[in-house]
Amino acid sequence: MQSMINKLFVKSTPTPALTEKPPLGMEAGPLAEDISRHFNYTLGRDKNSKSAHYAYTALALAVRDRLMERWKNTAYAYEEGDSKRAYYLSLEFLMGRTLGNAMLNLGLEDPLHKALFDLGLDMEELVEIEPDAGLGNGGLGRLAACFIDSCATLQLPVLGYGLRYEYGMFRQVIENGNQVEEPDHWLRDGHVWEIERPELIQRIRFGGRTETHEGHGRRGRRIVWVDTQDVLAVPYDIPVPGYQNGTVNTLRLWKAAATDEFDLGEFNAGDYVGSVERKNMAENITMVLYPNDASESGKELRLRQQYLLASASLQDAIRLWIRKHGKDFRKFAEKNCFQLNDTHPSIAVAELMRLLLDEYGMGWDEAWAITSKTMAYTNHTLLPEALERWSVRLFRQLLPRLLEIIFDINARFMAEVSNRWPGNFERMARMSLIEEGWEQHVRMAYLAIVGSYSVNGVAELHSDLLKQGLFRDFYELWPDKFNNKTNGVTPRRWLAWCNPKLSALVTETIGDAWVTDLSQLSKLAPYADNAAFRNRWQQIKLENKERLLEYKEKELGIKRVSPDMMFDVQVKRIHEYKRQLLNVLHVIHLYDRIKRDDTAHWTPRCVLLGGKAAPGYFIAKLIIKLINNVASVINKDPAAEGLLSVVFVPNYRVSAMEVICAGTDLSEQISTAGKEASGTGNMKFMINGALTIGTLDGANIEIREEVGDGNFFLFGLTAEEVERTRGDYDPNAIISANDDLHRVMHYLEINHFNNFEPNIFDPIIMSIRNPHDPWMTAADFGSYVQAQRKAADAYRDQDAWTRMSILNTAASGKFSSDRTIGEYNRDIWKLQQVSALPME
Ligand code: 26Q
Repeated sequence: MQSMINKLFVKSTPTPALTEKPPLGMEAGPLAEDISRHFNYTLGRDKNSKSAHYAYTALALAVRDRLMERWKNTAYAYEEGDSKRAYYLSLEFLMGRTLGNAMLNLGLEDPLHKALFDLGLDMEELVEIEPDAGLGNGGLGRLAACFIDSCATLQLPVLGYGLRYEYGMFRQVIENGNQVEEPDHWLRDGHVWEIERPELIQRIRFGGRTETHEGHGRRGRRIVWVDTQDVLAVPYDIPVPGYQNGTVNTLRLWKAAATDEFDLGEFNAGDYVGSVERKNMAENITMVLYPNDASESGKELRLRQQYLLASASLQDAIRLWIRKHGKDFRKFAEKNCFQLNDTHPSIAVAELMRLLLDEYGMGWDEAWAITSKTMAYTNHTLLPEALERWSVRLFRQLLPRLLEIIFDINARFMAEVSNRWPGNFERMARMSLIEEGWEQHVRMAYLAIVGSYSVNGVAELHSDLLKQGLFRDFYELWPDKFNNKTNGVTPRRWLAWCNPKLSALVTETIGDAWVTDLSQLSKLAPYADNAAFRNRWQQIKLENKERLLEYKEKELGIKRVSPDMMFDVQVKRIHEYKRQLLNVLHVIHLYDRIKRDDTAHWTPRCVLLGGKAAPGYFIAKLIIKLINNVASVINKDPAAEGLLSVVFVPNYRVSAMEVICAGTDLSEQISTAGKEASGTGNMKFMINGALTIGTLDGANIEIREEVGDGNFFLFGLTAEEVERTRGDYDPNAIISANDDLHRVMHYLEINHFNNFEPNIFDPIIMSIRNPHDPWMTAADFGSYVQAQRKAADAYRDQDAWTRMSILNTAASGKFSSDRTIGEYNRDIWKLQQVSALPME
């Protein structure tokens, strides 16, 4: 039997395959043959099959075939080298589309263009058929996707662990200016990029109670978790190819499924319908992504998701360990690292303790030494409302054994605090993992800090603010744990793929090394002074703006936008701290100037806004409504024609950003200073030659540092000034003193944009006039308008603008996620690079 099975593994036996040439042809001929074979045989379609979907699937399968051997060989190389591994644990992986990225990374773009042409198919059209894998909310989820791309390109043994949500981020539809959420059933037509691995199923326990068994065996006191209701976690693997280097890493997503015996018990008791209901309950766990990105939900189902991810992933990593080392865990911490993407998977700290204590019979100290040298935590937010806390009551009900362990961790931690600061009970209460109150809560960020050997923020300012503010007590206790890792984005998707024209010009000018070493872009700087080069740069931006308009027209039929206008873009989640409202106030101000005929030296401008609001976030949804109403009034007014257009891009997502960032002139990064941890959209725009108008917040500060003050439109209070101003902030005085703002408020207050829906925007007006407005929108209005005026003036000198655009791209090298991952590896993971194969 074994020999029969071995014969099935064509050319994939461990060592010989490492030196073999790839058996599948990478040229147009064999590619076309395979596409056609998949269409006719794998999919069983024929000439009557009109749906382009099958052509897409056949193409995707042909590309996937070419990933397979590289994928297996990468796994073998990691296994053989006994490499240290890192695991990126994240509730979100916002992957977007896979096909284009796979083609690019395999170096198949040119031969596939030819193959598809020969087959009478159009690549651009097929690529558009793939739905986005929208398994994330925004920045944090997309960062995870960029990171695993960089890990594969840097040939690091890193496995991504996440959840396979049946429904990803909701589809946003705009009805009468309002956001309406529709389910995103992205798996409906099948997902060709995943391989189900039922052989690697893990069992996850929920509920039940714990029993103490005294004096059992050599271990003495033992705790067992009994009467649990178990759920299965089934892994689905998605290939993550490195850039033309033979490496293919894995993203492993867990799907919840019911256990068989579950059904049986109730089935035998005659409760057939009840047993099916239970099955549904189990499968509900990974049914849907929670669509809020900045406030905790406190929902039981969310805690189930978090625990399922943590437990399944840890058990899987331990399985890998045992396969190689048996149950000897002495070197486990030396050889494994779990990077926690925010606190969402931080229950992993307690779960690893549970596995080591209860399943592998370790003593506390030994288990803690391993756990606290294995976990590393990344924080992504300073907003207190986003800090996760779980009620002790819920925890006890759902994860009783884990709660005990958390209390045990806390007892020992409190002893450490009291040892360091004797008698300081205030500090102990502040630092306790358990928050006291009318109801006790577990503070997940503190659990993550106590259980990790590294804690990092995602931009310099953010990391500093964590040390001075949110985590100050912990910084005083363990200064060496804290570090910064400024975010980055992958240059493959965010330049090479999304902006083919600019990529070609860059490669023609400085060679193609930038694709894996973005700092090479600095070589473009001298060309900013070359008139012929500037012309070509400008021409490409224009063509990308046309492409953006075409894309937009398909989705919403925009009129009155010319590619000569300045494309002024703000796309990101809708949140008060990101201040889309400030942008709208400026738009209304421009409109007011048009109405007052104050249009001398005018720069025609198209303002694009896009983003999703959390379904329960009332004021964010109202801001969407305001944007749409303002757009509809301005776009209809003949006075504004050719001067100002406003567009709300519905259903903003990864694949939309690929088109948008390439066609943007001005990137809006206007959060209240101190609130945006980093931002990553800002980086995508910069790499693609947009100029930034922004506050000194998050990574904007580092962007400005890199590009120089003269090529960045700065405005607004600093983080320090924001905090200092808070006490005596008087927005109404600011409004009275600033005529422009006063007039803008007047438009809102006379219901100019909501004639037929009087007063609907009152909550927004009140928020601006509120002295306790945490986002201080009015405070920055004046300097924002000035900076916008500078940007508009600068834009009219197209030659000077293009120069600045080139200098932005040239200075963007730092913002590659390759640089970020290099730093994670140097400072936290310490993995060896493993080359899988010299296949290409
Ligand atoms: C928490 C509890 C319950 C349900 C949902 C959540 C939840 C989900 C997602 C909380 C937060 C998020 C996402 C946060 C996020 O995207 N943060 C962004 O992370 C980026 C990457 O580091 C930064 O660039 C952004 O500044 C930061 O806002």
